[in-house]
Amino acid sequence: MKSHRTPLNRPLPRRAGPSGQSPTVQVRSHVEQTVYAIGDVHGRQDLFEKLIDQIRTDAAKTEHVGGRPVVVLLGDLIDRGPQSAGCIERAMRLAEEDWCQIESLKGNHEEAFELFLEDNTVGPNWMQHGGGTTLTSYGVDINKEAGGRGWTGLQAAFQRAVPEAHRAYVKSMKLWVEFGDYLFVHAGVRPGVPIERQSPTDLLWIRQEFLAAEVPYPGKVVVHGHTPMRQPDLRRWRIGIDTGAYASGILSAIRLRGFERTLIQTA
Ligand SMILES: [Mn+2]
Repeated sequence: MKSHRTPLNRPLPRRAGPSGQSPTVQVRSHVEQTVYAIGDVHGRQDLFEKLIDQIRTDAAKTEHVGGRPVVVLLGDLIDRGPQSAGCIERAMRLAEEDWCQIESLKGNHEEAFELFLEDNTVGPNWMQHGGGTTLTSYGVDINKEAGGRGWTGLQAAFQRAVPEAHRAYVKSMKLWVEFGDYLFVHAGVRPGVPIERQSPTDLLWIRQEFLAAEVPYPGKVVVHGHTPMRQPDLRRWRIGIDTGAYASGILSAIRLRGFERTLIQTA
């Protein structure tokens, strides 16, 4: 009698080839629809466009089960990089394209964006985390607006500059979605807590307690961004796909299809 086979759990190669795509590997986790999950874009519209093109090309030549492929944006579209407004605009247009179904998740940076529209006392903290580039991307002249009335002036200018459609889009972002054996969230989950009872703060911000857990959410593979790594963190029970695009120039996505995983990155 043959010995029991070990589960197929091979890690993906750590870096995609010149085509930006790694070989597909077989895993035990399953998903019905094809899902492409994109990591933290952080204002790099150039890379966002490039990766969307790569994904659209891949989706066109791939057979899909269970309907159109899903594109999950894992949050933190904005801040740090130069084109935050453009990234939100691009995500909104993607939602209108008929080749995919889009699921847009909220990141802690989108939370800060929303908070600042309501409460300018969060301004200093947001600026420390790269919010200044978002103001600039909406055409707000920071020096001029802050000169007279400080944070009140900056907030007022930002409120005038952000289109209602952008506010509505950010407001519509979900905290998590699930497809098949995969759970998608910006930062992670608190181990031991059912998804319905997770706090938004954990879903948007958690780091160490989540990253340190070998099985952070029994029964689901958690796909997340938020914590930048030199290379995608591809594990049995957790897939971290934030490769610090704004600084590294590498924006990453994972394609989940049936029992397969494939890494797609901007070269
Ligand atoms: Mn984040």
